[in-house]
Amino acid sequence: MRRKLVVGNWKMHGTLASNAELLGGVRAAEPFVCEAAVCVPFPYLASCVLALQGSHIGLGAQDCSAHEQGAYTGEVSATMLHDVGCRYVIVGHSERRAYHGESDQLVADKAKIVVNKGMIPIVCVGETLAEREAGQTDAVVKRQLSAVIHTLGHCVPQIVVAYEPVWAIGTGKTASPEQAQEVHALLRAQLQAATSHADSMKILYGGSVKPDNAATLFAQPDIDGGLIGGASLKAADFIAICRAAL
Ligand code: G2H
Repeated sequence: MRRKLVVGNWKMHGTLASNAELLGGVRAAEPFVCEAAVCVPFPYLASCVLALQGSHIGLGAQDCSAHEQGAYTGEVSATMLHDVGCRYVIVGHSERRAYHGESDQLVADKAKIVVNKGMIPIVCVGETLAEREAGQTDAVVKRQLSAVIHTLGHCVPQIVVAYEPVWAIGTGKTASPEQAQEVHALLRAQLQAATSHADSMKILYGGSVKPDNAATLFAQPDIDGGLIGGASLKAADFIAICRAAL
C-alpha cells in the first residue's frame, strides 16, 4: 500500500505575505491522510521552513544545480537546499526542459545529486501535444525516465516520478484518468524492470489537477498523488486536493 503524496508547485508566484497566509490556511486543515509538501521559490525557502515548523507538510525546491559547488553564478546547490531544510527537489519540470534547454541527462544528473545529498527528487516526465498526436507518448516518457534509471543505478527507489503531459499543464485540459493511468502503468513497468522496489515507489500525476478532478485521478491504481500548480496557490483548493488523496 503506497501512501499518497500531494505536492504544491508554486512556480514563480507568491510574496512573503501571501505565502504566510497560504501556509497558515493549509496548516489549519492538518492533519491529512496523505503526505503533503510545497515546492516554493528559492528566496522563500527559509521563511517557509519557519512557517512549517511543527507541521508534517514537507518543503521542497523547484530545481537545483547539477554541480556540487563553485563558480556557477546564479545557481543553487543541492547541499544548500538540504541545509535550509528541503525534503524534496523537483527536477526536469517541462518548463525547465522547454525554457532552459534541460536535457534528459542533465535532469538525471540533478536527480542524482539530490539523492546524494539526502533529499528526494521529484522527476518530471511528459510528452508535448505534438508528441502525443504523433503516437510518441510512450517512447518519450520512457526515454526521459531511462536516463534517470541509468544514472541513479541502485538509488532509483529513492526518487518520486511525476507524469505531467505538457499539453495539460496550466491549460485547464487534464489527461483523463484512463489516459494518465495508461502512462503511469507503463512507467511502473519500466521501474519494475530496473528495481525490485518499484511497487513501493510513488508516481504522481500533474497537469491541471483541481479539487473536482483529483479524486478520480487519485483512484487509479498507479497514480499515487499529484503535483499541483495553479490549484496549490489557494489554500482551499490545495486542502481539497489533499483530502481527495486517500
Ligand atoms: C504542471 C502543474 C504543476 P498546473 O506544471 O507542476 O501545474 O497544475 O497548473 O497544470
